[in-house]
Amino acid sequence: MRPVELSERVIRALVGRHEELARISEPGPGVTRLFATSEHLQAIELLRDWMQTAGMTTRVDAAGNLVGRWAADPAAGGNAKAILIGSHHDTVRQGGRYDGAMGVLLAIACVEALAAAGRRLDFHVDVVCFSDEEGTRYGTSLIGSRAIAGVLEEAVLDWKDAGGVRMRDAMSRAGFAPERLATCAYRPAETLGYVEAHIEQGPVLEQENLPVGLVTGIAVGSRYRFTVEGVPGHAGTVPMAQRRDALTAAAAMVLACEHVARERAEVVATVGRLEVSPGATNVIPGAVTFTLDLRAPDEPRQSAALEAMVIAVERVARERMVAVRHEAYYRADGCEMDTAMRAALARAIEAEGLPVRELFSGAGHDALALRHIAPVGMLFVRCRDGISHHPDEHAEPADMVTAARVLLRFLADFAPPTRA
Ligand code: HGY
Ligand code: MN
Ligand code: MN
Repeated sequence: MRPVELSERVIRALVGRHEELARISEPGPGVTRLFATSEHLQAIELLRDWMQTAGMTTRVDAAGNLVGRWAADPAAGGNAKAILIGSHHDTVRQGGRYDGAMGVLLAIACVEALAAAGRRLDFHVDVVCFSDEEGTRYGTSLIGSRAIAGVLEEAVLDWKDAGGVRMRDAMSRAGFAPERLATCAYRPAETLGYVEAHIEQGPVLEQENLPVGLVTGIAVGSRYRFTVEGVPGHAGTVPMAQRRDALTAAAAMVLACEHVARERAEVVATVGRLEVSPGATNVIPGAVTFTLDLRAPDEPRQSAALEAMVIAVERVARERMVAVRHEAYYRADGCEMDTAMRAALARAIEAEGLPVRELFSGAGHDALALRHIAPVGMLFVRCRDGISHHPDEHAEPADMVTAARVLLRFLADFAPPTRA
């Protein structure tokens, strides 16, 4: 089918919108836009305007996801199915302006191009802006996409943020409807697939001078909270040999976990948060909690790494006469991208005259949730210096235009599986 062109106006808007959306943030460096906050509401209001201007009908669902629909060609009949295309609006603290946002803005640009060409497809194009992929506020991620996939367990609604606000209360205050989460779910029978463009968040495409890459799969990911208990004491009077210092023990444990990960190809481990109690300058720390984000290409390597880390941590605890325990609080199984979706994206990349560079994703994405209800595919976009989750995150407009052109070819050529 003849490709749909991106106009200069749409291309200019694409760049400007990243800047405009990035201004919706908590104060401070980079972008901080969290789930069920005023920034969330401002962002979906702005995105909804752009969706409506593009000709989409829009709705905000009970989990705070914004969905814009570019309806199918009426000739497709009343029960046309939908392709979901988009990403998440939310960010890490002081993150970049492309992680998530790019996938939503590229999807809107694709619909603008379809609208300008007067093209309706045999299926609905549902542009989805997920409400929370990062899990920054509540520690558990993929909230919006798990709600759309119908797999968000009710228990997380009672999780509390750092200020003690339950998720369900934050959602109600934002005008969402935690009591009606089931209404968010798409049925597999009505969903043809999910495709997401996302900044690579790594250095490979830039090192190989490629604008886009094809994602093959997403790592297994899990998050743990370690609690170390020693004995608090006076910093000036307790002899060093008699201390049971929770912080120096935790420090040795963190380095032990790093050592285990460094010994294993493709395993990555990160301690991103560490809290010390009582946190006074002149008191020997009595208790420390720290988080561990552990990822591997598959379950066996994930489990083996965790087991080795726990053994190492427990050895440190014995040597330093402290107690240590850990609990898992988040788990994402990882997933392979759908072969038909990969093949369709590969054809679109080749049609743009580009080589198909396949890449595995160490970062988690909303596709991890959507794969429960639809075939998923992802396109990576070149990332400057591989920097992400940081204010310096940057993608070149020309690369985003290339990605939009690939997505448009994918949509224009996507043939819904023959109706069963
Ligand atoms: O942490 C991740 O992999 C993603 O950015 N949420
Ligand atoms: Mn991210
Ligand atoms: Mn992301």
